[in-house]
Amino acid sequence: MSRILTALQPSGILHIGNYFGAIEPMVGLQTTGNENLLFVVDYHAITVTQDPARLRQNILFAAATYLAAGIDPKQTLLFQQSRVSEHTELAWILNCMVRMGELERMTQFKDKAKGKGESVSVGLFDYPVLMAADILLYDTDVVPVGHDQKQHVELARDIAERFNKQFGKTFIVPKPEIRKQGARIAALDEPEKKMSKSAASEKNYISIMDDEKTVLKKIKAAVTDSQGTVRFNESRPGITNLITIMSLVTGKTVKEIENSYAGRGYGDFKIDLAAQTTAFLSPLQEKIRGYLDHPDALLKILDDGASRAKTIASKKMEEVREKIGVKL
Ligand code: ATP
Ligand code: LTN
Repeated sequence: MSRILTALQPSGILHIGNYFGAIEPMVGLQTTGNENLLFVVDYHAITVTQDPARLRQNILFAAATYLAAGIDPKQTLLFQQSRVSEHTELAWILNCMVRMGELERMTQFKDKAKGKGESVSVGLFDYPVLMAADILLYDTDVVPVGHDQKQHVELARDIAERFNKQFGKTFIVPKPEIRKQGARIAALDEPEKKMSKSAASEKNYISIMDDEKTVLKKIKAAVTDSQGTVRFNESRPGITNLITIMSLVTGKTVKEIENSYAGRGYGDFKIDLAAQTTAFLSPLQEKIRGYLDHPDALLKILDDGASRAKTIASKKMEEVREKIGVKL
């Protein structure tokens, strides 16, 4: 049996890239007899400024989204990172073994710090170490993530190996699992880049809460090219991305989609894509609202998850304290 773990930031908007890149794969893994952990990384979220009331709402929204997507709290340990203090405790210890140069090489940090000079928070710089702690604390075998997180999981592997070498076998060296299709949904307005909720324009992404009108407007505005044929080709990132989305929301293969639009232009395809995306999102939205309307039940699920996670994490921390020589 493998232990599979992943996490998502409660940053408000979740887009279909997050859904197909991170949430849906976790739902699919539930039935394989593995042990699954899934959590909302609220302490990662505060590496950039957050409004407290909004953060509280976003944590609940993220948990409701997982549940609506099909996460079963009986099969998957669902919890909030800040409720298990061992995450930050282990991060401190790992901080003392990680080199500045390693963190300076992290592309996500470089992207997020660009143009901000010395004003970026130390937390943002240290983000990958907290993530390594998240993973190593639970003897994780597999970490399903989108392509953009691969470098962070590789750092967690390096840290695990370094710790094991210095103090004796303590951590499992985790493997990233990058989903092929859906691992990277591109931005609608800039298809060379990934869809991202922190993008400057709302035309970049389709939020999982977007209504029919908004979805149609955004897809109609999506950047394509002047060739006009609905064909999947990496050198045509705009239409290729839209075909990928069509395939994900309908379950159809790329070939089936290409065939049904042979001889037709982008106009028809975009209208159908908008309708199919809405048909996919509507039932999901209804379920999310259902959970948010009953916050007590949601809090109970998170409480239960935190106490089960704490049992595993505190045992591991005992071992770590002993290994590094602070346990008397
Ligand atoms: P931000 O814009 O704040 O960086 P984001 O939209 O990139 O946020 P994250 O919170 O960093 O999303 O990522 C959550 C999960 O969703 C991660 O597993 C990540 O790999 C995945 N993910 C993010 N963007 C995409 C995308 N465009 N396509 C597929 N998966 C994605
Ligand atoms: N950095 C990740 C979120 C994250 C994570 C983790 C993912 C924090 N801790 C542990 C997998 C395992 C992101 O999605 N931006």
